Amino acid sequence: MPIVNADVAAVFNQIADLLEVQGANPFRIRAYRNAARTVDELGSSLAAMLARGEDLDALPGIGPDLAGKIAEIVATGTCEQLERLRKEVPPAITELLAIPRLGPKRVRALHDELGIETLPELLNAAREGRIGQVKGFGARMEQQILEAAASRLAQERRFKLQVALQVSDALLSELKAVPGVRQAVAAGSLRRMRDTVGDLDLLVTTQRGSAVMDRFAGSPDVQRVLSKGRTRASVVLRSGMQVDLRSVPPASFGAAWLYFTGSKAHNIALRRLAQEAGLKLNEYGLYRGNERIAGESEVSVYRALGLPFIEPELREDRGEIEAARGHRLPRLVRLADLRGDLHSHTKASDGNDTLQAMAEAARARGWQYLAVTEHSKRLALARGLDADRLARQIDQIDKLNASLEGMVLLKGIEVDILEDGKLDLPDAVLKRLDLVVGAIHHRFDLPRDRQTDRLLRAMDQPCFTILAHPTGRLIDERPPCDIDLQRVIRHARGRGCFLELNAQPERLDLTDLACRMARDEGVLVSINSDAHSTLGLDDVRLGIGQARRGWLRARDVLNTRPREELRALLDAAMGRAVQPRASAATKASELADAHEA
Ligand code: DGT
Ligand code: CA
Ligand code: CA
Repeated sequence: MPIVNADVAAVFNQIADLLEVQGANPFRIRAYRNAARTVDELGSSLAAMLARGEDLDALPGIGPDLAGKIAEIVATGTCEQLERLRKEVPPAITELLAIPRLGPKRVRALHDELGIETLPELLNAAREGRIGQVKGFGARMEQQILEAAASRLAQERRFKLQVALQVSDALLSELKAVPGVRQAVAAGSLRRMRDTVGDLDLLVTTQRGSAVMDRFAGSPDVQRVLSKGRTRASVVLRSGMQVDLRSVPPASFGAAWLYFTGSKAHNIALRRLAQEAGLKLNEYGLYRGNERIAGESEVSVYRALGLPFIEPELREDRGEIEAARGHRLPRLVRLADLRGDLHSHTKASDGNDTLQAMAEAARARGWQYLAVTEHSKRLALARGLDADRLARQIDQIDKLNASLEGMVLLKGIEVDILEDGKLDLPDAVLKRLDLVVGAIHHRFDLPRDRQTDRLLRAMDQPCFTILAHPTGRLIDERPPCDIDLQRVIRHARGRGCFLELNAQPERLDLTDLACRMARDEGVLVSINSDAHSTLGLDDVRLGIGQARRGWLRARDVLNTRPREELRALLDAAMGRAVQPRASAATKASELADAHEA
């Protein structure tokens, strides 16, 4: 995305806000605000001016220092000073700044007087009437702040995809059991497999007179009914999750499913396309004048717009409509394409099940291989393996493999990446393995350069094969590490190793956009369950969802490879000679894929 003037202005305003929260020199603060205004009101694009080599110093209120920052922002989307300030000011404070009526001065006053640093603290203080007592606030403003904070807290609440899928599946089977209900489906961000879901959007078609809305609102899990009519209802479940249900006639089912699946941006782009063709698109159908020309299925609507079907995971207005028009849509990876899983744990470290049980569970899923990758010794809490215990597990796996049919356990390790980028076990032991999965489990807080270098250095170790959960994020718990992901991906390409998309519900790391970066750089992604039990293996379906959102095809994914071909790729990454038979297999599958975009 190109940087526009408004982006530059936004960065300057954020810097000014954070400086003000810190109580910095008012002249400095004003310099940034003035610069933001200048940039905002400027008639021509800063990016274009820079490209033409024009001197930004000449602009009113912009000296050499700010001109340099503008160049930095245009090049990178942010600037070092803002990043530094963000580290110095507690992150929750930035949230407070987003509340209407709370500028930096007031945020600072609340911090100094009442010690408020977070949204919940703000809400509590307002409820207890403490805010009205602070100089410059008053009862009216306290009330406004209370409402704004409460609504922001409510609207910011998002649920992990896994949780939302479970709730949605349960509700859909209840709905399907209601007499008169024909179809019951999920739409919204859940159907698009976003990693988190704000609320559920369900859609039904029914025969005349079905009591579906009453039954829905009366479901035992419903805590509060927000609204209920003949064709729509909104409720809040006990968990706090909101669910919107819509009912449409069968002739509108496809148009409605399309509309409520979104994303909003995708809908807007489709509607524009319809308008250009002299048509009108809404949740009831696609119309020429008053005549409905499509709407009973999604395919019918896309077709009438001259497009092939676009998979829900792609509907984010990230280029899918252009790709569809040019018949360049990727054929997305499916769960059934996976031939195995390259990251799992057993009882030997912190898993729940035995080697044998995990192997059988993998075979039951139709897989050809499962890599066992226990933690390494630094993670003492997870009973990480030292060289001796690992050597013993290698022997156990060899023995077990001799008795397994149709599938193989691969010998691996999830080795800790130490702070200096070295690995937690010596190369001599790692060499005996089929693959080495490396991961960070401590010092998530290193500055960007050091954290990035740490990963690059780890990848440079001769046996390194897959970088597990590359950013370390835990949804709702831990932000991603500050790393230069682009550099990491490029380094992986140069080094011939791979990145993981960890499919644990709270990780989903790589994200969708990161997958797309990897694809663009030609780095294969491994969709791994990181299972700690046999059931955990099923989490790969969440990973598949993110991979599809990242436009990955089967051939962009490491563990869609048949066993022999996988072995060749792993061997190459570990610096071992590749067997010729396997490389022939690679060629064959490339040929098979050649028709795809
Ligand atoms: P969420 O719930 O925040 O995770 O995200 P969504 O995408 O499920 O959004 P939601 O629940 O607000 O709305 C569901 C779908 O309805 C959305 O993806 C597209 C459609 N929709 C909602 N509001 C609008 C709108 O104002 N214009 C258009 N074109 N579509 C909308
Ligand atoms: Ca939704
Ligand atoms: Ca909704």
